[in-house]
Amino acid sequence: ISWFTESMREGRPVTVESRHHIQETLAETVCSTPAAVDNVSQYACQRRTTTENHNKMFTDALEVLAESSEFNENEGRCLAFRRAASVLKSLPSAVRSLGATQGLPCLGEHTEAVIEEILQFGRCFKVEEIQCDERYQALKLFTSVFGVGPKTAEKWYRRGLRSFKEILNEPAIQLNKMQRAGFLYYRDISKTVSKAEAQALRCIIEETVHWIMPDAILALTGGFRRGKEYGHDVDFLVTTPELGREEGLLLHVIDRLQDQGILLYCEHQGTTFDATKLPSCNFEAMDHFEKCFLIVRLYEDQVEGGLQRNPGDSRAWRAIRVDLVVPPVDRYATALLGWTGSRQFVRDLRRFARKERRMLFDNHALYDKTKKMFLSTTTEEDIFVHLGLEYVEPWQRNA
Ligand code: DCT
Ligand code: MG
Repeated sequence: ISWFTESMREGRPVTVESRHHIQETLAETVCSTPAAVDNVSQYACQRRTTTENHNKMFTDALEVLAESSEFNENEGRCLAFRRAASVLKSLPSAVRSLGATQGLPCLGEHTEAVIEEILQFGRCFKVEEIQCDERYQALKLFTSVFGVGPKTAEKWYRRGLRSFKEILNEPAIQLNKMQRAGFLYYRDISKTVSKAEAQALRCIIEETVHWIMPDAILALTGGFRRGKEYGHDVDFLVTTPELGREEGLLLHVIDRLQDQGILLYCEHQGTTFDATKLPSCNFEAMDHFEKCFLIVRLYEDQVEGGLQRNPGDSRAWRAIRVDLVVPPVDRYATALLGWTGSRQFVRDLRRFARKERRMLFDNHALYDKTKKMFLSTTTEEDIFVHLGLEYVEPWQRNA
C-alpha cells in the first residue's frame, strides 16, 4: 500500500471517535443487546489479540473479500476488510447480533452487511460467489506457489492458463529459480508447518549458527513467536552481540546447511541497509537487512511426534520454507518487532507512530520527527515506551 493511498484514505474528517461515542450511546439506549466491548481502539497495536478467534466465521469471510479486493488491485477496500477482520479477532467473545458491533471501529457498511448476512443465514452470498469465480480460483491457486505474486498470477490468467499443468506445459512461460522450486516442492510447502516442526527447525538452525559462532543470537519470530500452532514458514532473526561481527555469518550458515545436505533451495539477498535513511512509509517494501529465503529438508526422526504427512507419502522427510534475517545488533529490537508481526499489528504500529506521535517506524529504526532524531531502541519494550503505548506481549499481537 503506498503512502499516498493510505493518507488519502485516512484523509477523511477525523471525527471517528465522537461518532463512535454517539453510536455506542445509541447502541446502549436503542438495543437491548449491550455493546460488545467498550473503547476498542482503531489501532491493532492498542488491542490485545490472542490466537483464539471467537469470530472466525466472520473473519474468514472478510479475508476472502480482502483477498478478492487485492486481486482486483483495490488496495483501499482490501485494507478496510483486513482492518475490520482484525477488530473482530480481538473481541473476547463471538458477535451474536449486529447490535454487538455498534461502536466498534473500522467496520464499514460492507462489513456490517456481511456480518448481518452471516448472522441471519449462516453464510455470505457475496463470499460464495467469489469462491466460485474462475478468476479468483485461478489467482488463488497460482499465488499459492512460492515465488508467484498477484502480478505474475494475473499474467498467467490473462494468457488463458487455469491449472498448474497448463502453466508447466506452456513453452512460452519462463519460470524463475524461485518459482521452479515452488512447483518442485509444492506439495510439501503448501502444507502448514506445525509447532513441533518449527521447533525441530529451530534446533537445526541453532546448532548450525552456534557451531559457527557460539555467542550468536537467534530468535524464532513470525507466527510461531506469537504462539500460533501452525504457520506457512518458519522465520528466524540472527545477529551477533558485537556490531559488525554479523558480516559474513549468513553465508557461512548457508554453506554449513548445504554441507549437511538439507538445503533444497536458497535465495540470498545481501544487505542494502543505510543507517542514515529515515524509516520508510511504505509498509509493503521489504526491509534492507541481509536475509535468505530457504527450502530446508526436515527428517521424520527430528520432529517430536513425527512429521505431518500427505496421504500416501512414505518419504522420511518433508520440505519446509525458512526465512533467516540478519539485522545488525543495534537494529535487533526494531527488526524483532517487525518480523514478529502480525502484519496487521505492525502496520498499525507504524500508522499509530506516524499519525498519533509524529514518529516514523519500520524494521530498521524509530525516528521522532518533532525532535528530528533517531530514538534508541535496545528492546521491544523501549519501542512501546517511546511510542507511549502499553506493552503488548508477542502472543497478544495476532491482529
Ligand atoms: N514481514 C516483514 N517484511 C516482509 C515480510 C514479512 O516485516 N517483507 C513481517 C510481517 C510478519 C512477519 O514478518 C512474518 O511474516 P510471515 O511469515 O509472512 O507471517 P507470519 O505471521 O509468520 O504468518 P505464517 O504463520 O503464515 O508464516
Ligand atoms: Mg511466518
